[in-house]
Amino acid sequence: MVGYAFMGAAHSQAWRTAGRFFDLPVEPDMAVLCGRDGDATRSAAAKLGWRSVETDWKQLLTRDDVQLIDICTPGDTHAEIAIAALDAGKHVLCEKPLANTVDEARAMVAAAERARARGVHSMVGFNYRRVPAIALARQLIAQGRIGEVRHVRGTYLQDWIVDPEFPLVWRLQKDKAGSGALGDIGAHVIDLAQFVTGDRLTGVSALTETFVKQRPLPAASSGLSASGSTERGEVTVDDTALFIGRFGGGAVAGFEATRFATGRKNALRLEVNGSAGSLAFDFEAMNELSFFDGAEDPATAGFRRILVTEPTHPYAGAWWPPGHGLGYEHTFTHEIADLLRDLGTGAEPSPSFADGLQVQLVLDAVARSAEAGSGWQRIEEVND
Ligand code: 4PW
Repeated sequence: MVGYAFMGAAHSQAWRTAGRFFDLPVEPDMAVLCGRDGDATRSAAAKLGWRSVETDWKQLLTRDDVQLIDICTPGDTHAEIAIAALDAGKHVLCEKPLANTVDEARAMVAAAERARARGVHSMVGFNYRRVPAIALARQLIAQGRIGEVRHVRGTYLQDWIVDPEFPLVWRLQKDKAGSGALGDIGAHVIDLAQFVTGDRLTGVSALTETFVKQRPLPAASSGLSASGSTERGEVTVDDTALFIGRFGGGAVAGFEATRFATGRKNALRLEVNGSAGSLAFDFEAMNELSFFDGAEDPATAGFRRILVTEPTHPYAGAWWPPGHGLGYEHTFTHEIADLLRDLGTGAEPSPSFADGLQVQLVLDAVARSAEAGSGWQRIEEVND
């Protein structure tokens, strides 16, 4: 694995746990953790459970005990590492968004296709697909339980940079992250909206804003917290992105991604209204899915809360008795379990790099629309 901060810790936990709760055809060996700072990487490896360290990711390509490279670094390094890894015959799991630009994402898809021909596979880490309630929502929509999808409403609301003195961490720098709230959290809600509906966006009209234009340079940072220095620098990404869109199947959609929704910590919300019912999800209550069934007697019909912890629900049966609930970290464990199962059985892991490129095309269309004063931008189709 390359990187050991927030995502690195989440993925490490998943690599350690997946085989203990899911019956998998292969057992992961956490061979090596890679980071630029030797001491910090050694201490992270000891804490997170990796048995050796490297300080140059290129060394991973030459090691026989490395069969898969998990990329948990900021977006500016995804393309270079992923392409080199795939070309060297290593499977790749890459954090989202797949890349910082569409061109990088296209090159990654080309590398993934070359590699697939040699039995080498890749996957992009849209972990929220593996929330049991989200996987259940997808099943219900596919079964026609809400009829024809008309509206998709997706928001991802956070507030961790609402303080103008919060430092200029890498997630606020375009050269490192590609974009701001748009790519970091908007990418998730775009992916989920398309995943649960089984449909794709064909065009968007957008608006972005950067409320705080300068911030203290970071002195130290870890995950979503940081301390600042006395020097200041320019924020080069969006603080919020709002957009409307059209799906190929005829549904219309509204999206909002922001890190300025004071009081909202990780409110990844999705509501889908169909001709025969509706579904609603909020990650802050991630074990629940709200379902309105339009076929019920109007006298007693209403949104009801499904507690998605039954053994028959996606992923839930591998864990605890009904009602005992899962958390954020389980989404990564499910991701790794699915990946290992696919690698063991020869199935194609999903979401693929092509899926990652498709989300990148939506992000790019949103950014272009916002720059052009909200004009409509069509989204190119991607073949799977
Ligand atoms: O992928 C996302 C991040 O980059 C996350 O799930 C939450 O928002 C936590 O950090 C950011």
